Amino acid sequence: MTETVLTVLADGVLVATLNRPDKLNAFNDQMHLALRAAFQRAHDDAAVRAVLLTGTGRGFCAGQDLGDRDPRKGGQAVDLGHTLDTFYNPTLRLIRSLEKPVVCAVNGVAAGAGANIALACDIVLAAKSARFIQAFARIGLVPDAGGSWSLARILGEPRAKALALTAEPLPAEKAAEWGLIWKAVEDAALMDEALALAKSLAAGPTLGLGLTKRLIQAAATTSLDDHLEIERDCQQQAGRSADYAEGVAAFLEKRKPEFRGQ
Ligand code: T3D
Repeated sequence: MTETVLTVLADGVLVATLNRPDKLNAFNDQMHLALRAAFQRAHDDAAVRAVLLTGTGRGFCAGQDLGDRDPRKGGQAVDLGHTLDTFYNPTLRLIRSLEKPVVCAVNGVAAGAGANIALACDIVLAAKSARFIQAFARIGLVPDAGGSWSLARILGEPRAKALALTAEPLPAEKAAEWGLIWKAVEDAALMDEALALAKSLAAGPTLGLGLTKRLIQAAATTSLDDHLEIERDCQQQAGRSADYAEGVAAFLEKRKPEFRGQ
């Protein structure tokens, strides 16, 4: 059976590549489980210090495989609340709760849940030819995979509503201009740039980077007073790490730090 998500671990980076190119990497059950397993591995394996998510072929991910939702096949309608609980939401939670950087290289069209999985990653680079489509309105659904949350938070209501209600494609360069993603890069440079970024993050102070991710994500839902306390606790923890000692020693010795992720 073809692997629906290819995974390779090298230089501390777990590269996870969605691999159903003939369907623009749309999700079937097998791919859901494989992607979740990849992120679970990233949680469990200390050798993984960053993740790079991308897709094979001309698309990044076209969301749910609609062939698996064909109403013409008859039978009982699929309970989409159940599929979100079973497939999308656990993966989204794994990505957000992973205290290691997740880079996403959007190599082509990202539609429906495919767009929103990309937006759940920490640093999103996209090929200039890529576009983000909240395709849900075209088929009578609502944005899922965290999309209604992240679009509203990142873009504010006017742009979030326009994208979600019209399902108009948002080109990568515009997505970067709006702050929805980090950068749009030349198509040919995407993978090199994304991999270099993921490797440099994997060579970083993993504990401190993970705590930084936690803090920035918590900011949206905490008051400044509460946040200052969480920040203090995280700094206390980072300050006890071997990587902090190494960072300071390297600075004082005018050399490059050698972080070990501890
Ligand atoms: O169901 C649940 O569990 C709830 C959760 C839902 C989450 C969701 O993601 S709902 C949204 C599902 N996705 C979509 O509605 C997007 C559907 N796809 C498109 O609108 C277009 O394909 C794109 C805009 C993404 C790309 O357009 P284009 O013109 O570049 O490519 P294409 O020709 O439409 O697609 C190429 C092939 O991929 C084509 O197959 P073929 O004709 O060559 O054999 C097409 O059918 C297939 N494909 C694309 N998207 C899907 C798909 N096959 C199955 N499911 C797809 N989502």
